[in-house]
Amino acid sequence: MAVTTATGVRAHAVDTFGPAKRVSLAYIVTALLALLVGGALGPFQAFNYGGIDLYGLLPFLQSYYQGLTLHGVLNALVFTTFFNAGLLFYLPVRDLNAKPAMTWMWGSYGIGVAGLVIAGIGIIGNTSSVLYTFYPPLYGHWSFYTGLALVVVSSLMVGAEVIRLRLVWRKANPDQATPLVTYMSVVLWMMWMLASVGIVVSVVGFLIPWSFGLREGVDPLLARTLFWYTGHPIVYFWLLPAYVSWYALVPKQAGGELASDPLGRLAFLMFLLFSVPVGFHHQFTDPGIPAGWKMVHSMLTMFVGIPSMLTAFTIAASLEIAGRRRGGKGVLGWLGALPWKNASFTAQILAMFAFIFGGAGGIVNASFNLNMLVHNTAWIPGHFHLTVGTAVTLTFFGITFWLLPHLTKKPLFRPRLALWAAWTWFVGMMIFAIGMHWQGLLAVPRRAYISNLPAALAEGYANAQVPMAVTAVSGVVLTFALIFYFTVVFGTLFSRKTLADADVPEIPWSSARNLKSVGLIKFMDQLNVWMGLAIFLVLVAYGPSLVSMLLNQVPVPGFKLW
Ligand code: HAS
Ligand code: CU
Repeated sequence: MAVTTATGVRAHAVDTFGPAKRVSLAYIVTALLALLVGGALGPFQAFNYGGIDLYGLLPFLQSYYQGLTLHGVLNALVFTTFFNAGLLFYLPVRDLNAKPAMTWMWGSYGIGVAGLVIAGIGIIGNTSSVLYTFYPPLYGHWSFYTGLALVVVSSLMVGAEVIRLRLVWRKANPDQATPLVTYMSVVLWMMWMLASVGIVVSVVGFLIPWSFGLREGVDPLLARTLFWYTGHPIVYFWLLPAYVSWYALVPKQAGGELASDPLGRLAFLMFLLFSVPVGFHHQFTDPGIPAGWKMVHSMLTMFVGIPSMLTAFTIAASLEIAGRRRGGKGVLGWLGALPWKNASFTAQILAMFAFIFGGAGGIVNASFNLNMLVHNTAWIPGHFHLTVGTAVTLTFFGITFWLLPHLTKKPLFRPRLALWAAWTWFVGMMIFAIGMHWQGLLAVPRRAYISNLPAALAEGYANAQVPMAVTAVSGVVLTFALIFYFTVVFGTLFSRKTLADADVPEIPWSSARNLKSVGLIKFMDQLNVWMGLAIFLVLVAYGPSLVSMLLNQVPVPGFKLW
């Protein structure tokens, strides 16, 4: 069957990819199971911020913080990492028509699942209620740190395989530029390799030895800095698989084409350069980091906003091309002409819409002075439920609506319910975000067991009753969204029907414009050079502060709070 990719036409025989499909499906299903458990705890968090304490319904939890740890780790760390591994392995394999090393891939999957189970033991046993940021001196069990380390190792193994496949392809095609989807995937995996250094050093060098009693304490500032070295770029590790879909697949689903191939590459290249050297924007209030360096990171953060702005315009232009092709007229008439009945498309458009507000909030956070107003308040969870919780998650929903049938040959269960899942998730998250941003402006703290405060403290939030009620309402809407979505997922996975080969949805590869800018595309293809520049920027932005922190450590013993 002929398949048009962003950079040309290639022939594929669909079933040659059976092994790659199976490992990809294993990753995606594991990701979705993590989301199911992590997501199911979400409404309890929303009700908590609505002042309603329902934790009594969860007798297996010892504390609010144990639930919050489970929620954050499963959704933000496990769901995203496993989904990326499945998607950004399978798409480049198909894009390159490549033969992946399957033993390696199953090995990486096994390591990831082992990590998930080991970390799970720590969390469920309430030995590691340290939240998904695991800041020392909060003290977790070794199983927690070791399990997470294995999940990271597993993801790096997938990245290494995708990078290897590109090198093999390049040897065979020395004169061609890397196809778009592979280019984007490889840039993402290279960025993740650079980004994960911080968490690897922190976990392997400090937290694991500490949890085994081999170190007396850990310096909180050093550990936080290493965490955020990875913790900021990790948000693009979550976001960029969604961008791959927005650039390379959604235009086709919309009925058009990508407005510019080189602009898509440029956006990804900018993420490679600017994702990492910005982590101090999570530490504006930390003592021990000179204000000048915080300012440098604040400015570099504005740089990393640019590729998203670029994306907004390129994707909007691509959608306009599609809408006009479908007969849409006038300034905004093309919007109505888009295929809104297609759940996969609609989920992703709603994800984009939410990201406009999530991104705007990010710029507020990144502003050195405005950050003081919102830091450590409910505003921040408001921000990241629009970004990772909606832009990314809802895009992944949309992807599964074609990918699960594609991988399993099962028909999508109840497409109309899938559409309902997309809309209810979107509406629920928008309501949640309004409630949380608003509470944040009224100084309601994040990570607070607000529904169970002593009366004297609760009085302090008496003026936040309206946004608290708004947040509680979102918990109800999101409960329905989860039920709808997982009904579709399990209905599809366990369907007794099998699609005829001709009816199995193909990967919706988009064609693209501006492919004649060959020189520019090849210039951007020099990934070794760009990676060198990225490393240089990181050394400049982090080097002096990290060296000084390493030389002046003040180890603090750990404690368990809950
Ligand atoms: Fe953030 C905190 C700054 C993006 C996630 N962020 C967080 C935390 C998380 C997170 C999880 O500078 C909390 C961490 C913790 O636990 O403490 N963030 C930014 C900035 C951006 C940004 C500048 N964040 C993200 C993304 C995330 C994410 C993406 C996850 C996936 N964030 C911060 C800062 C903090 C922070 C500070 C620390 C705050 C503190 O004090 O603790 C930028 O990347 C955003 C750029 C985005 C845009 C939007 C572009 C819009 C697009 C959509 C186009 C729409 C179309 C649709 C085409 C400029 C691309 C048209 C169709 C229609 C129907 C209209
Ligand atoms: Cu950040």
